[in-house]
Amino acid sequence: MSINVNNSQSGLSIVIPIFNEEDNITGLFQKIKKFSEDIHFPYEFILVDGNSSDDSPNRIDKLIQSNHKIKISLIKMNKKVGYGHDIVAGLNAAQFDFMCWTHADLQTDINDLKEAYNLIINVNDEVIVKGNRGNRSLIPTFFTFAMQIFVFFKLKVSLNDINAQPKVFSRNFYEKFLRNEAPDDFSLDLYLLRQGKINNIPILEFPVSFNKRKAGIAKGGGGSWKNRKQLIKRTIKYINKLSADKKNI
Ligand SMILES: Nc1nc2c(ncn2[C@@H]2O[C@H](COP(=O)(O)OP(=O)(O)O)[C@@H](O)[C@H]2O)c(=O)[nH]1
Ligand SMILES: [Mg+2]
Repeated sequence: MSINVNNSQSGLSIVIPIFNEEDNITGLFQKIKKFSEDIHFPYEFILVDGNSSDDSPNRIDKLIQSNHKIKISLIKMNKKVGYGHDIVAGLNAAQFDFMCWTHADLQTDINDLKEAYNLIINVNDEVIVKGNRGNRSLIPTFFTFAMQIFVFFKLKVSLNDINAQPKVFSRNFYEKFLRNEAPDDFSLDLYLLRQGKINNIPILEFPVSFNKRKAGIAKGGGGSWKNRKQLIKRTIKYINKLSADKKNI
């Protein structure tokens, strides 16, 4: 008999952060519904609403109530903290041995999780599985590349397409390397990959496509030059902090 010390189970917990996505909620649910009917492994969706000021939480509540067959729950933040904070809140509520996050804005495809899960359960060692966006236009590709070079010189780790989704990893990785000092903001994706690299956890990539946002406003680095500038400033600040922490060890 095997003893499960963590009370966790084989399967995938899928965390999706949501902030002011009211016009994407119906489309997201259609995708989630189809996904839950297609797959043959245990799963749960944990949506985390970051105190949206629009109708997102109401729409999600209604859809959860009318879709009893889907294993899905909603965590509502009572104040706006940030992307990283809210994803970690979702991961803390996760019950399965493997966990992941992806986005709610339909730029990424939930179906990518089928391949990602298949990859992670078929390797015996600890790994991180992530998407790698192939179909982006020149300017975003250039910025992603420039960020990679900056990260390499400052942090001495080589990370590819940091903000591609999904990100899939084991509960063990989460508890050992991610949970404790995870940043509250959009730097969470960078932090996860850096934790993988410095702890010698291989990062397996698989190709994903990345769509244009059709509804709602981008809050990270997408959408406009203003967003991109803010993301770059925030990321540089965070990289400088990580780099300073490293020197102080
Ligand atoms: N819970 C929560 N979700 C957020 C927050 N900020 C953004 N999101 C969600 O995180 C995902 C990525 O954000 P998005 O604005 O698309 O980032 P971008 O495409 O990189 O500009 C989307 O599903 C957003 O709704 C936040 O503060 N809290
Ligand atoms: Mg987006």
